[in-house]
Order: sequence, then structure tokens, then C-alpha cells
Amino acid sequence: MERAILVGLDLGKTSDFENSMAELDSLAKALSIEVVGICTQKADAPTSNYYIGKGKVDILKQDIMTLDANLLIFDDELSPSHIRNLEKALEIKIVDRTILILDIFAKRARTKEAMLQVELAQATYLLPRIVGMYRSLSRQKSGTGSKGPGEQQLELDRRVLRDKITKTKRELKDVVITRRTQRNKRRQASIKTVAIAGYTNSGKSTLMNAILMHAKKKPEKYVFEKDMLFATLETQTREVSLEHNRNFVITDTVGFISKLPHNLIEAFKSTLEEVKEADLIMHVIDVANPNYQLQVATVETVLTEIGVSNIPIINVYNKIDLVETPSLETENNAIYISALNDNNIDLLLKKIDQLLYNEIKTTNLLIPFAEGQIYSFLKDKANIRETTYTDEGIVLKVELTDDLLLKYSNYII
Ligand SMILES: Nc1nc2c(ncn2[C@@H]2O[C@H](COP(=O)(O)OP(=O)(O)OP(=O)(O)O)[C@@H](O)[C@H]2O)c(=O)[nH]1
Ligand SMILES: [Mg+2]
Repeated sequence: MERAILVGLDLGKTSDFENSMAELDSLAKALSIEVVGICTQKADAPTSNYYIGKGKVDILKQDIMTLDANLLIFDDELSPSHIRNLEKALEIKIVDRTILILDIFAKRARTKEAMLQVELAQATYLLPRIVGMYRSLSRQKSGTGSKGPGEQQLELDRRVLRDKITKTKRELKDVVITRRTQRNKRRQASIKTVAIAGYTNSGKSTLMNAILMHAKKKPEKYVFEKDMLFATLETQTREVSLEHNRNFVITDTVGFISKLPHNLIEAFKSTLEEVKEADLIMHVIDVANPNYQLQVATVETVLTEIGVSNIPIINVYNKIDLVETPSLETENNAIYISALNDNNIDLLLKKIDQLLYNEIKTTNLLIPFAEGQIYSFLKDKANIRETTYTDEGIVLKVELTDDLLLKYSNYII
């Protein structure tokens, strides 16, 4: 049984330090690690030798003994030299948030693709870090200037890792090609695709199943959903048909988390390509989480990072059954649902249908000068083709989706 102390450096830059530490705790629990203590320090920057201050290292040494800990988990990705120095000073196993996330992914990976992606991320993470492990060995240098046994072993292991990375990348490429072929087929058949993205545990898979239920799919088509971090590791794609023969393909994806290891984003790019090439993205947000706004920001950052742009996004505020009075966001394309209780799924489907299929119509509107806010709203949200100022107000020739057309039907001329 591993007994861990969580260690975090509060750099004061982000307001989410406590949240991040709480999340680290969940990550540890997901690996059945017992958390026996927490050690935090406020600082302007990590120190170069121990990441935390030397004084804190001494305190930790005491804590490790008193709490009988055998593992330290740092909330940030540590450099190879940090790990080396800390291990030497404290004589205890040191891991960081990245390793935890990688371990969870490794534990959950079931399909060939997920396993390959995790292996690639682990090998890439390990490559610059294996140096430390052989430090003691490599000091046994032979006097002649030739390489000592440690160094030779290190070079060998590095080569093994590099070969592994190359091989895994090649195998993954084949998977990517298969996915691409499937996507191209869909595109040729002009089947629309909707991707579900969002923070881990926000309810993406539950939403997928709720939609499948509405589409009267057999339960064997349902996907795995569970109250745990990273329940879903590989994309799952299902076909859904709505009324009027309007079909689309819906894809459930891996969840995001703050400080998602970069290696992992790289490794999961093929999975996330589905999101990048979707016709529509549903961003599932867990409103019952007090930090959901930070989670939204994280997801938006990752989406940008993987190259999502110009794809309509519906912000799906989920788990409204858990909050008494949800503070409704007023943005366009927001919808409030409970995936678990099947609440507002029909509305969501209508919205999807609208966004995927309804032709955008060009209309003329007369906006009285007194209602300038409508004009500014449309300037932001719609494509205005012509603007003419008349005595009665502003005449706009504007492209509107059906819902906006309905909303401003009183102004149509
Ligand atoms: N109360 C409530 N719980 C929900 C709702 N939607 C999902 N959940 C619960 O939230 C937990 C996570 O749901 P999942 O659908 O597995 O979440 P996910 O986003 O797919 O998570 P990962 O695949 O791990 O990233 C489960 O225990 C669900 O039952 C909801 O609307 N209300
Ligand atoms: Mg899931």
C-alpha cells in the first residue's frame, strides 16, 4: 500500500491552487494510493535544486517519518534534476502529477489504440528522466576514460526507449489512417458528425447514452459511464437518426484535466482529431462542480491547442439536478440539462438538428435606433451583409439561423 504526502507550490498566479491540490488527491485515490499528508508552500518560483525550498525539504523529512509515508506526489511536472535531488535528499519515491495521470491512463487503457497512446506518452516522459536512475552507477567510472558500466547501461536503455517511441508512433499512424478513412467515408456520404468534449467526469458518456436512448438504440450500443476520472479513454462513435431522416454520427471522447501532460495531448491527437473535424461540438460542463468555470477555461485552451477553430460549439451545462438555482449563462448556444435524469435532452437534440441542418436564411430587419443592443448583438453573432440607416432605424440584410430568425421575427420587413 502506498502512503503518500501531496506536495504543492502555491505560486499565487492562479486562483485554483486549492482546487488543483484537491484534484491531485482524486488522482491519487483513482490509483488506490492513501494520502496521509499535504505539504504546501507559497513561493514566487520553484527553486532550481529541490523545486520547493530547502527548509521545506527538511520539514518533509520529518513528516515522512512521522506519517510513515513512502511516496511524495508533486502537483506539477518535475524536471529530471528535481526528481534526482529530491530522491537523494529524502530517500523516498518521488512522482508528479504527470506520472499519476499517465498511470491512470495506463491502468484504464483497454483497446490497442489507447494502450499505444499511453505507452508513447510514458516513453516520451521517461526518456529525459532515466539519467537520474543511473547516476550512482555511472559514477563507477573506469579510470581510463572509457565509459563506466552505468553510462553504458544508460545508453542502452535510452536506445531501447527511442526504438520503442519510433515503433509505437508507427503503429499509431496506422490507427490514425484507419480512422481517417472512416471519417472520409462519412464525409463522402455527407454524414454530419457531432463530438462530445469536456472536462473529465462532467457527464459526456452519460449524455451520449441519453442521446442514444432518445434515438432508441439498443442498450448494447451504450458506452461506459462512471463516477471516476478518465472513465473514457478512447473515442466511441455511434450513429443516431432523428426525425425527417436527419442522421448524424456522435463521438464520445477522452476527458480533459488541468495540467494535462503535454505528452499525453500529443499521444491523443489522433483521438482528438475527431473533435477537430466535427461539424459540431458539444462542450459538456459540470455545473455542480464549484470550479466549473476554471474547467471550462481548461477545455477551451486544450481545444485551441489541438487546432479547433470555426466549429460551432454548444455549451451543455450538465447536472442541473444537483444545483438548486443554477445561475444561467446568457450566451448563445447554451443549454441546461441533466443527462442522468433525461432532462432537456429533447431540447438539445432540437438544437443539434438546427445547427446541423437548418439552412441559414437571409432576411431584412428594421431595428429601431432605441434598440441599439439588438444591433450590437447581431454584429457579434450573425453575418450582416448590408447596413442602411433610415429615418425609422437601421435596416439590416442579415443571415440568421432559425432560432435567431424566430427571436427577431417582430423586426422582419
Ligand atoms: N447528478 C447527476 N450526475 C450525473 C449527470 N450526468 C452524469 N452524471 C454522473 O457523473 C459521473 C461521470 O459521468 P460520465 O458520463 O462517466 O462522465 P465523463 O464526462 O464521460 O467522464 P470521463 O469519461 O471520465 O472523462 C457519473 O457518476 C454519472 O452518473 C447528471 O446530469 N446529474
Ligand atoms: Mg466518459
